[in-house]
Amino acid sequence: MQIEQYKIDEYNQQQLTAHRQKFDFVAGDIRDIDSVMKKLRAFQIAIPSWALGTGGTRFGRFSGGGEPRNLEEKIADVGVLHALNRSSGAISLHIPWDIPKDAAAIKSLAAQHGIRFDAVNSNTFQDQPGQKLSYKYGSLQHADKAVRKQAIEHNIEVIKHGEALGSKALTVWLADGSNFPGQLNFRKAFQRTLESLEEIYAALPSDWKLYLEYKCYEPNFYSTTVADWGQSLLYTTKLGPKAYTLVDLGHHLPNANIEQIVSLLLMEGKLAGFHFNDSKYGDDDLTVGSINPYQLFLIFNELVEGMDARGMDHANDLGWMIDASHNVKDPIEDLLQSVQAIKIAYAQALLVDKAALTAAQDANDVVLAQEILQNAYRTDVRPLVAEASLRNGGAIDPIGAYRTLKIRKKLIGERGSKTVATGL
Ligand code: RM4
Ligand code: MN
Ligand code: MN
Repeated sequence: MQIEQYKIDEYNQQQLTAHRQKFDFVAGDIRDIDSVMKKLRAFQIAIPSWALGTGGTRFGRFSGGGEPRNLEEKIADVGVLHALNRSSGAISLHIPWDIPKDAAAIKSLAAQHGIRFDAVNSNTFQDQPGQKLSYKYGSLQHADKAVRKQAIEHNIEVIKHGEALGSKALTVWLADGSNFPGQLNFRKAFQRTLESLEEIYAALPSDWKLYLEYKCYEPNFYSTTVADWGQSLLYTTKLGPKAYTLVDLGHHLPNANIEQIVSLLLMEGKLAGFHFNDSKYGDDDLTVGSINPYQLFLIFNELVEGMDARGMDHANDLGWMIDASHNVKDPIEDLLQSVQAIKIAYAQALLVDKAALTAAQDANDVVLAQEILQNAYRTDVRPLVAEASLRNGGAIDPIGAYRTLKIRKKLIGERGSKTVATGL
């Protein structure tokens, strides 16, 4: 499935006059509009290969039809997203859910859609068919050296798959932990995990990074061996300069100040990047910006401030990925919403008057500081995001275009109404 450019152009034509009016109105008030537009156009967010099918809960799964049945079709779906918003030019693969059979062919298929391969994710949280040893009691932390070895080898194999595709990072998320007090010696679990990670780290190609993701609970409910940003930072600091801490927004205890975590990880040069999603209670994996868009803005405000302070390239120096799952929405529409929410928060953060904010902070003018942040947050930047998409060849309104062009209907026609994507 490939969307012809002229169809998007035709769709845009109908929206153009109304869009122009809105854009000129907002842009007129922005001092450095050219630089804002340049940054917005360059910003790309990787789509997880496991989010293109309907997920579900442990109670059930309600497939929507036309789901991608293999890696090729997942890439085609990311191609649809990217054609519509021109901001989804990367895919993040989960191994072994998405092992490329012919890496060169997959790479060239992705290139046809303008898609590159972002971080590859290993999986030692499930037992795979035919697997020799079980991860029931953990993987890199396991008391049995043979299990640790199996998990290390899996990670090294994932790096090899990634290398063949042109990825530059390995994301490690561990389900390791314990369910009951007394089950685990925390110190030994940490030491064993560190030693295992050291072996994986040693296998990284010279231009690769290792992203270590933390999560406070689930599937283990008493302790997690990489539970929070402090523990991840401890590992990544001990590992060395190629190891970074990955922030998944849903992996914190309720009300955690994620923006402060982000600011300090950036300060230390240890922020890997993100798994974007939103949550009400825990690792809910909901559409980005659907529950707490203000928090997302505050995170981006710290990101922009911190990246500029370190002279970083916004688009390329951190890993920008989505990690979400969809129970009731069309996954493609959900992902379009997520990318849109990320770009809105980024655009708002770019509008914060930094000099005025610094002056207000230095003068302890609390009211003014809040006003400055909220002025940016309350600006309707949607026309800027639409304009960035338009200038890149995408749709002014990606979801509107997706519906008008009846993409899901076409996918169901091609793939059938009963397909179930591989993954979670
Ligand atoms: C975990 C974590 C990982 C993701 C798996 C599927 O909760 O967020 O990043 O790979 O889920
Ligand atoms: Mn994640
Ligand atoms: Mn998660």
